[in-house]
Amino acid sequence: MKSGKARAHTNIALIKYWGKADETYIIPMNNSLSVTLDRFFTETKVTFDPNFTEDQLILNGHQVNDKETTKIRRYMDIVREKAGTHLYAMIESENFVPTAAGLASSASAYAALAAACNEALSLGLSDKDLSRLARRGSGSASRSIYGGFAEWEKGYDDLTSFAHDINADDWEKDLSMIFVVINNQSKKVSSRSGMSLTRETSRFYQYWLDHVDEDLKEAKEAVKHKDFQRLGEVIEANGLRMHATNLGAQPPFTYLVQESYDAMAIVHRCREAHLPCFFTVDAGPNVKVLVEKKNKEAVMERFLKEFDKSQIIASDIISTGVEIIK
Ligand code: 2P0
Repeated sequence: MKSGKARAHTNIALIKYWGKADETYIIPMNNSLSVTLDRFFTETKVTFDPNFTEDQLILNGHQVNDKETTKIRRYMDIVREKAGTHLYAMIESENFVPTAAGLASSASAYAALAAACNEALSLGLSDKDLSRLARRGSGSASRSIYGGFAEWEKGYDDLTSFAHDINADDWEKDLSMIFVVINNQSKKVSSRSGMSLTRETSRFYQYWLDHVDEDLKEAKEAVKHKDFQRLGEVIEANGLRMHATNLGAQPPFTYLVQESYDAMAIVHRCREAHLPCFFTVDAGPNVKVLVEKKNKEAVMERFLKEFDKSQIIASDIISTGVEIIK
């Protein structure tokens, strides 16, 4: 019996990953940039045992449905191939995400699972190779190997597509993110199918590809100079451009609902009141607001005037990456 346990934190993209060049290996169409959150994480223990006859997944103490287990088993086949083993595993995973948040993330899940497998099977993978392995489960997981700011280099194949950290000279310690949790009544389009439909059919997708590299360059310059205003402006524009590509898909779709726009309007009003903060939105209606720590409370107060307190959750940015738990 061999086991390993790891903790990985979820991340939020500031420059978005949207579209795959290769669906099997999860090679993205563009580079992306993220921050890793202190508050939301996954802890996963994996145990390989010659007596097991199939992989089993236990999530938050409960056996998981077939669809999720099928996905995990496929992923474990990739791990087994890499490790040269035929052993099956028991995977016990706990998500530490406030229950109401609806932010369950495949990013922290696959980063933790990759690191736990690395430990259990003594694979000795570097962070770069762990990032590559996490990427095979979910693209955004490649970035959750690192704390602070991380960039996922798209590369062009399994070997060259991985994330690395970006030296921000501890600037991430001055930043926070406020989550505005919005309940979505509309039918959910998964990020996987949304990005695929958009890449294949959106009239605006080429525009996205033509401009995302300049957004990334601008964001990295802003990080280098610790220029919050400059970073905020480019990430807000980049996120909205990602959502605009979805409106150009055939059929068109959107993740944004009225309350998403309400939250964005509050961000604008904060800025008018000289409280700098900027939003980004992922493949769902929730709005995430990047703010300097010193303004976190004041910005939260503005949101609490219009949203219920259960809908407003703040997290700092964590500096450290995935860790092994004994
Ligand atoms: C991101 N998102 O960069 C983008 C922005 C959502 C919007 O990565 O298909 O779960 O597993 O590679 O990583 C969410 O997609 O997708 C995502 P797969 P993933 O964070």
